[in-house]
Parts: sequence; structure tokens; C-alpha cells
Amino acid sequence: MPVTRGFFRKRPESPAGRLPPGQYDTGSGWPVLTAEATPRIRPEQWSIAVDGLVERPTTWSWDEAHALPRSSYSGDIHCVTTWSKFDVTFSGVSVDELLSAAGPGDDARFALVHSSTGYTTNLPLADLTGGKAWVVWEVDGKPLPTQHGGPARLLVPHLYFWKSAKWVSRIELLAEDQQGFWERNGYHDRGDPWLEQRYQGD
Ligand SMILES: Nc1nc2c(c(=O)[nH]1)N[C@H]1C(S)=C(S)[C@@H](COP(=O)(O)O)O[C@H]1N2
Ligand SMILES: [Mo]
Repeated sequence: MPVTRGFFRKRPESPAGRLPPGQYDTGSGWPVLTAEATPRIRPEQWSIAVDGLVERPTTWSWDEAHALPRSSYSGDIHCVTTWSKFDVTFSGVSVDELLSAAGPGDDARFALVHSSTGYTTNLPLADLTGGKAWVVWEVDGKPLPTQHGGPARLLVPHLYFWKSAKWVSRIELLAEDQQGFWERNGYHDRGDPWLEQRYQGD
């Protein structure tokens, strides 16, 4: 009986298995989604603050942030407008590093993340801890382009990409959830792409 060669060979992993429901692979493209005018921020003007319900409100300059232990993410990102992008590498600092310096208070449960432009987005604090969130200034080994949030943006790749605030300037810890820009306009407070939490009520 003839044996079909390759019959038992493992099929390459279907990219569909990496795509959350309702998403498509944007391939080599990287759409730009910006609600406000793109700001030009020189690195020496940029800083990141962690404040609100913390023991030690702390601000890091560009140089101070770069002196912290470097941390990277390689993987996929998912935008609520249905594009996903596979295998992007971002580098910067883990949000855990910033939080451990600032010392979240016992009553800190949520974060409102601010951009210097006024854009805001809210997250449960638990989505910013445990190696799941970064402040990044490099993508695929190059400085983060201005239109993608350079000199530095938040990166929370396990949630829809609107949570990844471009031109991030401040992480404010809160006891109660306080909605950000898109959340006030109907987007979900958490935004897990695997649960398809696109809109309020999903
Ligand atoms: N400051 C700021 N950050 C932002 C946005 C924005 O409009 N302003 N858009 C969000 C949305 S909806 C998405 S999908 C991603 C888009 O990032 P990109 O333009 O680098 O693809 O940034 C998020 N962060
Ligand atoms: Mo988005």
C-alpha cells in the first residue's frame, strides 16, 4: 500500500490560530491611528511620571529611564479596528520597574495613563504588572517613529492597542476606574482581544 509522503508531517501553524476573533493579519504594514495632532517631542523634553496612589511619586527623564534595566517584548499587537501585526519587537523598560520604584499604595487598583497631548486610557493595575506592560522607545532595533508614539509610548500588547498610549508621559494610580478618551467614547474599559471586548458591554 503506497504511503503518502508528508501525510504525517506536522502542518505549519495556521496564522489563524494567532489571530484573535474578528482580526486580520496586516502583514508588513503598520497603520497609524492618532486622534490628535502628532506632537514633536525631543527626547530631552520627554519624561515619564508615576504618581497618584503611590508612596513615592517619581519622574524619570529620558536619560534616567534609559539607565533602568532594559526590557523587550517580541510578539503580536492587535488594534480594535481589526488589524493585527505579528512579530514586532519593542524595547524599553518594564512598567514593573517604574512601579517598584514608586511603590503602589494598598488602595491602588486602576491606572489612568496620560499622553503629553492629553490622550488618556484606563486599565486595571493588574494589566500593567507581572511583565505584561512596557514603556518603549525602540521598535525592531530602531528609535520609535514619531507617528507611532516616539520618543516613547506605553505598550500593553495583551490588550487592544488603544491602551498603548503614544507619547506617554504619566501613569496615575487610582482606587476607582476612571475612563480615558476612547472609553468615554464607547470603547471597553479592559479591551481583551481574545474576549473581543471592543465596546462597553462586550
Ligand atoms: N496619544 C495617543 N495614543 C494612542 C492613540 C492616539 O490617538 N493618541 N491611538 C491608540 C490607538 S486607537 C491605537 S490602535 C494605537 C495605534 O498605534 P500606531 O499608530 O502606532 O499603530 O495607538 C493608541 N495610542
Ligand atoms: Mo485602535
